[in-house]
Amino acid sequence: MPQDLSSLPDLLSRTADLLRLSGANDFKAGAWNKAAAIVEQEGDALRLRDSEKALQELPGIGKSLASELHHFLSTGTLPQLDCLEKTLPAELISWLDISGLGPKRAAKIHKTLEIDSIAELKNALEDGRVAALPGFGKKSAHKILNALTWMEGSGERCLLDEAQGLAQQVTDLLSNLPGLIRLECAGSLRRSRESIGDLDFLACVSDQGEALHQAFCEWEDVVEVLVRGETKSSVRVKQGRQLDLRTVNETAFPAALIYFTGSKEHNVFLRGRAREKGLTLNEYGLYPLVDGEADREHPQNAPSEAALYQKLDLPFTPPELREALYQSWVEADTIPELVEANDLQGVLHAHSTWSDGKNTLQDMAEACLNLGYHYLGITDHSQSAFYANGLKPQAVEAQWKEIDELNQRFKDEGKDFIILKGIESDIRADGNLDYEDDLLSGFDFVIASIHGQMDMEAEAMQARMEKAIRHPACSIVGHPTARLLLQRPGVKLDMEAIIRLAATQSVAIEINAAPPRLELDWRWGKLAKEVGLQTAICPDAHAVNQLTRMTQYGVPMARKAAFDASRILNCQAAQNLFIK
Ligand code: DGT
Ligand code: CA
Ligand code: CA
Ligand code: ZN
Repeated sequence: MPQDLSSLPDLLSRTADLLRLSGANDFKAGAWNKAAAIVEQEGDALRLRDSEKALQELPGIGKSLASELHHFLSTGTLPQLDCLEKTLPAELISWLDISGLGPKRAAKIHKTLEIDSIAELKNALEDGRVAALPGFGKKSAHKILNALTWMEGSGERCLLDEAQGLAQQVTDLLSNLPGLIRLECAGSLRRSRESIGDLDFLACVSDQGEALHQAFCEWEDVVEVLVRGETKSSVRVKQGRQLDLRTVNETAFPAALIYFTGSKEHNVFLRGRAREKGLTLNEYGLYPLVDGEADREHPQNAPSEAALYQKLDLPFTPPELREALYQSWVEADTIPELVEANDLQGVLHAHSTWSDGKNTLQDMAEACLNLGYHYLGITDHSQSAFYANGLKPQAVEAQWKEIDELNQRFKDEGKDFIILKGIESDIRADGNLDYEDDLLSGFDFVIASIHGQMDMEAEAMQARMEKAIRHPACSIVGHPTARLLLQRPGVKLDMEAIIRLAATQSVAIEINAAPPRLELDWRWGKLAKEVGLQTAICPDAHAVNQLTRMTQYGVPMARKAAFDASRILNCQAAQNLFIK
């Protein structure tokens, strides 16, 4: 089994950091940083060096590094790194996450003050012991303390809605400044990952971009400027995120946009591809390789990302699919069409004041109509959901009556709009749905969701979900694992088996567009396509202002899962839905 090389540069850099933290000298540690750069440049070509001797032929790779790399190629681990991670105290290692501290200074504090916990570090920063160390001083101790406090107050990652909101603020801040030609959000946000680390902005500028860097670093929400260079700035904002801004000129923009969009794995793949064609690709452009070196005099630059992909003989890859998972599709030129926001015809999965929604059924329906949709499949909670004011059978009948009346009115007013009778039925612990079969068969459709008893063992949970899917009334599975991103993992389910079963039963699995849910997880999209699973992009809206979740987060997730409109229920007209 060949090892995944994409993580190797990071592992080598981490070894360098841990060596410095352990007190090793700069010369020794620096060799590992150099190795990281070399390995990154080599890409997949590293595999061809199948002996220590062949590895030693690389510039800067001595005997011991060659032996480490050789070990990695056969086992996927670096002995030196393993050893450091075992011997250094775990909390001391976590000091490396404090931005601006760095391994060398961390080592100095650790060694001189003989401390290795975060709490002790905090004390020493507060009581002046760090400030008194040679080479530190009050100002830098204060900075480190700020960074530590910030780190404790901010999660490592944030949800998509928070990231999108912040990106919008930065876009507003920068978009009218002189010199700006184009501004793009790159990184994981452009790829529509379900959670975001830092935010990466790439600006195409006609000058140096000084106005942008200045506005960016002086933005009122900035709590600390980490880097302030001519083409790169990096700041931390009070919202708890780090933001990076790069400015490049028009020639370099397409290559830079590809590079900073990532993913790292996709970049490694593209670089390998360039090599095969006698070229070399980096963040500045695409160049011919002459004697193993980039020929910078003759850039193969192209006016757009699409043109660059073409130069590599690859199909344009939408940012959402620039992940290792989709590499085989890129190679085979089989990138599918992806769903777009205006493919959506209607809304499925929303709540009203009948259960725990904030707006009335009529208000929800009119909001859907105003957004240009043709139907609303209302799905209030079922009777077991007492915490959410779930509907008793009588309430169901009363709601149906209101739906009939509203639909009659839409018809009389000549509106192309209909409310479908749905329910979000709890899947009970025994796998039964939440009403008698008679009542269940009266709904146009049923979404079956797990809301309670989530800590069941894998086998029982699997049986529970499978039974629900097999129920003839079940149309859609809601938020299948009930995960809450960055908060709690999902229930124990064999998702592969669930997806296969749902496909054979003609049951869809929704992509729930509530930012903490965002599942069906996009990683299952490839399997879903193979087995012909249907989905629905669902807002799970509990208020009219949550309907736009569909286009803000649901469509990006469905694209990331590689769904085209034909496999998405609410891209169909109402009359074509739920016919089994
Ligand atoms: P995040 O911030 O954890 O949500 O994920 P990303 O993908 O935004 O990662 P980030 O911010 O570290 O870097 C942004 C992009 O820049 C990344 O997707 C690819 C590129 N990049 C950054 N560092 C490296 C690197 O060491 N090697 C390669 N090949 N690409 C890199
Ligand atoms: Ca990022
Ligand atoms: Ca970044
Ligand atoms: Zn739900």
